[in-house]
Amino acid sequence: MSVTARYTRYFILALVGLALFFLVSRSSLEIPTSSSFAPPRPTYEEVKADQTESHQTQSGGGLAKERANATFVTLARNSDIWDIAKSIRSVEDRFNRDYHYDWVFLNDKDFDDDFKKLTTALVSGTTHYGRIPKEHWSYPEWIDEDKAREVRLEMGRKKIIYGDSESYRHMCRYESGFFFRHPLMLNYEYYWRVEPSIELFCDVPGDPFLFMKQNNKKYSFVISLFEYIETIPTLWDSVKGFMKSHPEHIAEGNSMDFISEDGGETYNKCHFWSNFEIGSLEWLRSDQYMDYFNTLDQDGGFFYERWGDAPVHSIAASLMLKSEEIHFWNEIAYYHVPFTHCPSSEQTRLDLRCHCKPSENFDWAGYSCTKRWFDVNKLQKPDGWDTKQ
Ligand SMILES: Nc1nc2c(ncn2[C@@H]2O[C@H](COP(=O)(O)OP(=O)(O)OP(=O)(O)O)[C@@H](O)[C@H]2O)c(=O)[nH]1
Ligand SMILES: *[C@@H]1O[C@H](CO)[C@@H](O)[C@H](O)[C@H]1NC(C)=O
Ligand SMILES: [Mg+2]
Repeated sequence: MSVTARYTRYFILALVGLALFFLVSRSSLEIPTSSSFAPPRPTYEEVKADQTESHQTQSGGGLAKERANATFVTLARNSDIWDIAKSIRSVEDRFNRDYHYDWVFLNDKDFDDDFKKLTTALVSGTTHYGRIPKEHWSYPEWIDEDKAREVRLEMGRKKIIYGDSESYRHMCRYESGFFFRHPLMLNYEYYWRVEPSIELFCDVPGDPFLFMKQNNKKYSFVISLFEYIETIPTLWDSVKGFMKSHPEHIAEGNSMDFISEDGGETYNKCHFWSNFEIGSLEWLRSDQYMDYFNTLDQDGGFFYERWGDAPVHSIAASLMLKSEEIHFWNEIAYYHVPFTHCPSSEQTRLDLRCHCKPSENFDWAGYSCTKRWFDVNKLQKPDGWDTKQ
């Protein structure tokens, strides 16, 4: 064998060896390609005003068998993007990653691409983006806008929280009387309202939407407290007018005692904190709720005062629902600045892998109305409610 032939043989052997090495190492190491870290995501088209659009995100795990006809709903501005991202991450990690419920985003302006891209990537269900029609975010014709402006200036001078804000008033009126009538919301029976920068601290045990349906609940809350009276001086007068003109809408077995200490003469300012709500859209769309909202809206306090959707929803639920139709979620641990609901019972906190600080629980504090809710309904308070944390 010549020297050249021998070298050629070594060369071929070396080549075969290298090829084998690459084959084996590739198959055993499973070098990830970029696509396995970044699965393809949906892209977007331009949204025209008054149009809505939807995006299906690919989802991994299996769907729960029985589902409710329900959606998350968020009213937000484009500038809320990072605060709502945080909320979504929390809701997904503690609940929705196993359920893939839809999420509806509503805005008085068009959502931009950055907002849609990020929120669609974070939500495990289908996302929908809706623009609020102008008629639902403007002054009704019976409102005197000069008078409304005067009120804002005066409430601003008095340093009443959001007293000088026009957009906050449109927001409160929209949440009080319109969000459940948005075309996108007509596709669902139940909603869960999520605001920017909230946190969930415990695993959600089971499906709250299904719980609502199976137990005939129409409204639910995690935190309740007293409202600032400066924002609602004549709200109760308006409610009394409604009770007088629509006695047929007042429920037997209602929760009047939760919101009044004197059988309905005056309002004690207790309300469910509406930045968290799981509720029935069918109830909000009912004649009774619409008659109630329209009465309040005619009286003008959304603009001439600064009525919040929290007392508006809470009074409606307290008067027009049976008290058993309202539910308090002990298991859903929640934060929205500045209050926390953290389950009182240590066992519950451990079972649900909670990471809230029990000493920050607001339920039994002086400014909370939750103790009153338990007392008027003769409900048993959770273990640990009276232990100093
Ligand atoms: N699209 C839109 N969303 C708004 C506007 N103002 C408020 N929102 C949304 O309405 C919700 C409530 O507004 P926030 O600014 O969170 O009010 P807040 O400080 O939590 O109010 P309180 O809980 O009453 O103290 C949030 O989901 C906001 O993103 C607005 O002008 N346009
Ligand atoms: C969900 O509820 C809406 C509103 O009632 C209804 O129009 C829709 O058909 C329901 N969808 C399903 C899948 O049941
Ligand atoms: Mg908020």
